[in-house]
Amino acid sequence: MGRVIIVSNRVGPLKDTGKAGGLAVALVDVLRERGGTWFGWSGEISEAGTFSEMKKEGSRSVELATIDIDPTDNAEFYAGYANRTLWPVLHYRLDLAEFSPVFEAGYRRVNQRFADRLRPLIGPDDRIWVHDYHFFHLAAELRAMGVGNPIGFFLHIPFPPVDMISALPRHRDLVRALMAYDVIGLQTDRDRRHLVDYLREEAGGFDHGDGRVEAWGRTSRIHAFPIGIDTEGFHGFAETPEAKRERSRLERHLTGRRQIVGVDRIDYSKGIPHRFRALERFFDDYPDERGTVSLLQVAPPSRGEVDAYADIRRELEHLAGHINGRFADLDWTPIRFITRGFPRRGLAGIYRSSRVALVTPLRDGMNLVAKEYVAAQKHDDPGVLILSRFAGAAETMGEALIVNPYAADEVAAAIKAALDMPLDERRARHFALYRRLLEGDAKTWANNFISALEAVA
Ligand code: ADQ
Repeated sequence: MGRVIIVSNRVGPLKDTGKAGGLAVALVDVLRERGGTWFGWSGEISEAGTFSEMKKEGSRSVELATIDIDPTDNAEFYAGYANRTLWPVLHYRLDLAEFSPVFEAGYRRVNQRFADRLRPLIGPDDRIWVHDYHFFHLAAELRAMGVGNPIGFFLHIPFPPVDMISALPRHRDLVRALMAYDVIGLQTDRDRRHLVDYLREEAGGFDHGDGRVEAWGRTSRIHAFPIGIDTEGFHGFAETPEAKRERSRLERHLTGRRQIVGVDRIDYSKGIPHRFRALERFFDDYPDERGTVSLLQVAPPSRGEVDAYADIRRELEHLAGHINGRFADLDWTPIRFITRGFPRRGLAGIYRSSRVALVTPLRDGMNLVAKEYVAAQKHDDPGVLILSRFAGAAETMGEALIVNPYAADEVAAAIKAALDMPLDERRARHFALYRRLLEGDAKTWANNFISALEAVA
């Protein structure tokens, strides 16, 4: 069996620093079992850019290899096409997408440069696994250089319906490049259907019905591989001293009141303003609940250089101020809004202290927060997950209270139902969800993908 080469925009870490998510841990496990390299961007912006010396860390059997990008690459590829064009289009937000031939050319250039630097690292029996929307063109570039190894691609974010993706200028170039991959993984069956519909309608493609789809003279295997977390590991996090410390800090503050939690990067796809408005609606519709429950929203900022992200942060500060101004009392604040990250063990403690989680994205590839919240619960006294129907996670987490995040009254009613839910029902729902999280954990996800890639070889 050959080694595995993983490619993603950001890499690692190889060692558990307390900050790495289950995804990084599962990928490092694959590298440890098979031997291999994780290749990507160093996170540094330098004049030499993709021509910079390759930085290596780790051992020969498991190593990280990274290169820089230059300021133009950062503006056109990363902040440009990846985050201002593809991210909004793939999250169904054509209204926020910027279409610029300059961004697009920068994206193609950086994909070509990454292929060029990756090429010498590839051995004859290696399998290559590329991650996410930064690298649609990578396999096509590698093929043009004569690389014949099995190459797989996993898209962490949604693949939208044909009418949406076809609003992207030169969308055919993008999807055609995808067909240079042997295996294409999506988060859900819905995303898979959208891609296959596109190939049929726009490229006269043919679906063999067994996972193989043919288009533009190439055959790829297209499957849903719903991503999971390290379920048992995360459950254990909630029992650690770090988690207990955060819980006792919270409980001192809550003084017997119940807590609802929201945890998201600040991003317009996550529906945080809609969530705040739903909470306002809840206190309007159920005035007796004022003073009995509060929302803790933990939301580290991301991509501050993109205007839409700065706008949403301002909107959230305004909304939290408005709602707190309306309802707060001397000894109670309805919304606490914390804009920073927490170490994972501490986060597990925050989840465990929360009777309800509000995971209400307007669109999300999967949403790991939903899974982490369930994993962190105490089995004999679990909290209740309220989950948007538009998160990929909803496809396999039907025992959550599934809501339409646009309908404030519906979310408000779900909050009420969650707070009033009897213990028996909470346990029954939790048991079903937790069991499915064990079956579909991060390790299983990674192994399933690698097996599909092996089958091609
Ligand atoms: P994201 O959009 O980043 O991921 P998500 O799946 O929710 O969304 O993962 C976020 C991760 O960051 C979680 O592990 C969460 O615990 C962590 N996190 C968020 N806020 C934090 C905080 N304040 N402190 C500490 N940790 C925090 C993309 C796609 C998703 C897809 C994942 C994985 O957008 O749809 O589920 O990749 O494929």
